[in-house]
Amino acid sequence: MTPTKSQPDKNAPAKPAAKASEPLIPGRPGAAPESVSEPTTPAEPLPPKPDQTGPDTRTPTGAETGADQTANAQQGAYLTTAHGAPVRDTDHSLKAGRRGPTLLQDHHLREKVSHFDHERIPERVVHARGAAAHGTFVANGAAESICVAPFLAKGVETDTFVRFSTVLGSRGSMDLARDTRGFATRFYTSEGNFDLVGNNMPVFFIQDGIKFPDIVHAAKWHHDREIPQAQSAHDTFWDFVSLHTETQFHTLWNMSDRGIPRSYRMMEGFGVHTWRLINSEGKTSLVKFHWKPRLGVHSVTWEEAIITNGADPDFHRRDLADAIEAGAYPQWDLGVQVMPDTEDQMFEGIDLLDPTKLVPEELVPVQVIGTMTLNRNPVNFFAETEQVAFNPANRVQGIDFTNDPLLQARLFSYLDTQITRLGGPNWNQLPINRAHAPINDLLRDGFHQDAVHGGVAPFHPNTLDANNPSVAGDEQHAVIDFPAPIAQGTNTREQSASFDDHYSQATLFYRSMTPVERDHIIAAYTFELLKCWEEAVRVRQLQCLANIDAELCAAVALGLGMDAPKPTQPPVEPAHLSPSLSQLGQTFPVDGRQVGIVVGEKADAASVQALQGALSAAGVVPLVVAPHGGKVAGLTVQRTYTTAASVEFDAVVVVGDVPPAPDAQPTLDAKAGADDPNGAVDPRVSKIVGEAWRHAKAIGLVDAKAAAQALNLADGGVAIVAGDAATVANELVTLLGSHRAWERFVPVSQ
Ligand code: HDE
Repeated sequence: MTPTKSQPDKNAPAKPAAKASEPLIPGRPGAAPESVSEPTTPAEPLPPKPDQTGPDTRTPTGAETGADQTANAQQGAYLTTAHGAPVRDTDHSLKAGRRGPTLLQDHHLREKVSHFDHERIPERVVHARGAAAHGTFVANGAAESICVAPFLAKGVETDTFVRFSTVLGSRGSMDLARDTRGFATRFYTSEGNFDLVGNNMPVFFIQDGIKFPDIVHAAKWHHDREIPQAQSAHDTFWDFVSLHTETQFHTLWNMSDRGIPRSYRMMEGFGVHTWRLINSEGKTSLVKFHWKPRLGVHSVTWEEAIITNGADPDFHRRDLADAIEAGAYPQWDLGVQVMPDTEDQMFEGIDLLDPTKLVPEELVPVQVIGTMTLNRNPVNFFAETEQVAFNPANRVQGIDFTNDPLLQARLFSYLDTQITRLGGPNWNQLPINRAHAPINDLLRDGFHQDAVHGGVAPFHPNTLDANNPSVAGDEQHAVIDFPAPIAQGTNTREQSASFDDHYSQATLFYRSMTPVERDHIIAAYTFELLKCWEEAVRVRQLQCLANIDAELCAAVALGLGMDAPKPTQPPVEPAHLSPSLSQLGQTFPVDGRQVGIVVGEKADAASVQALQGALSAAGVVPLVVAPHGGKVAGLTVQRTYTTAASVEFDAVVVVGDVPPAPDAQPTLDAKAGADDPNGAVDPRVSKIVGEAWRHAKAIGLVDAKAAAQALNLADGGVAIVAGDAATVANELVTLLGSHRAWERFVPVSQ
């Protein structure tokens, strides 16, 4: 609690020597202007909170020079100017008289407003909207035989920072856009930063980085009106992808449920490119990196995504932060698919340098090499989440690049864009970017130089500073540039013929989906293409679908009211399906899932408490939804019928009668849900339960016969459980483990 003058804080430091109203020099009038009034008299200050002392992740560099290099943002108990002079009044500008003009000499005013004027920095050109968390990675040692990197040795613990993001939307856009998600991880290893800057999909749109500006220009808003925001459902995106058929596989991932994840905690991550690992004997292997979420891979429905974007545009951001704050720390296993480093870098007909291809896990299983736990929310969004600057070029000993032409362009782009975004070349010195390893580079000066470098010889070799810093070798874990053979030939802008297959893995993906997942894909293509006004674009995209799968093409064409074209090249029948591409069919832990417990005015508190207890014990978060705020039947209300949205719950339980609340405000929402002619259920409750049903969520009924009758749930059905609180809680936890009850609906595709 903030202390007031009548309530002094015992822990406060001793009073300052002079108070604003006291004379500064004995015998002379005080400097405080007579116009200064409350609230500018300083209250007794609290000692700084522990988390206000600034990030503790910075490597001190000042020892050699004697300069104080601490990066504390908030020190001391009193307000100061940026130059450390204590400030007497920050609420009134200095004026020539009470009603006079403001004086130019009011430096505090100018400093305060001017700094504010420059608070924003450019958002990322892609992946502008994100959320992040700190964590740790513990290696299990399984990678020791293939990689010399010390952070992969058994038991080594490494600090991490992960930023998840959408790709297309601006910083203020909504979380549940249909989009690829970024999954960028920094490992602060004791040998320097390793950044695994990946996505939640294992393939990319394009094969060559020179086309990245084109795909991004096409996928972002239209350049005349800057709409639509955070969506691929528009002409320019589909114009590009239908013209560049290499994009079709990634686009199919976007149209699948992977494009609308339930949570950042429930996404896979992929390094996408093939990387070269080097072991202690200098032997190499080619690998693909995978993050496997312990909570499973889950998505929302499209209708849910649309509702969520309105009801809670920060849904994913909130979900991640809340889970970590509640102690439900999300975890991912890091795994690798290991392929031999052959001369042609092909594996079973798959070109490992082509980032539009994956290696099916049935062909090369993912081997777990460690586990990451995210356990700390950022203290300051700007300082950490916004200023973090990832770079796939940041690697450590034992990890090297391949010739993937997409990766090669990325190696240039990240540092380059960050010079603009972070205002100069010294962003590596920002606390979130600073390596947790000693830094002794020969970089000097530049905007925002924070270090006070000593010595006279920032060049190598030198004799003036005794050749310091000296270069490192294997013993000091120097980065290895593996002497990979260089391909013979002439300069060319052509690419390998093995990059020409644009469809076979798209067909494999579609055929590996379960019927309900195929339905969702068909619906997504239909929706998106109906948002394209140019018929030529729709026709061309239908042609691409025909080359992927005839059923898919026909179903989408039906929705568009167009004819399904014949394939220009018949789909390649996959020799084996890849069930690991599907999200369904497994059960997972339920940590951090949310259940809405909907009660009426006369709720049975004992039943609700029993439900709350059983659900909390299983790691699920129960939230009481009642007709009004405050308390109902002695229970604390977390949401009301008006503020609750079905989309924030993974399951809903109705306890007792939920009749229309007499004081219900007549909202449009309330009326829209009125499908209960007998008036047994508040229309807002029927809306919540109706949406939960449509979104294939489990529904529980405890002593709720009237509601069940009115909502047509009395006969039970798939994932509808009735009984006492203990039974319902138990069954719900089991049902939540498989995420959704898709069996509630008969799929159209087979
Ligand atoms: Fe990025 N990408 N990218 N990208 N990317 C950026 O870097 C770029 C690609 C990815 O949370 C930018 O600092 C090029 C693939 C993530 O801060 C920029 C190409 C993959 C993030 C950039 C690609 C990614 C970025 C924008 C094609 C998955 C967010 C701001 C050659 C493996 C990182 C920034 C964060 C961000 C360039 C393709 C992932 C412009 C040129 C493939 C997760 O430098």
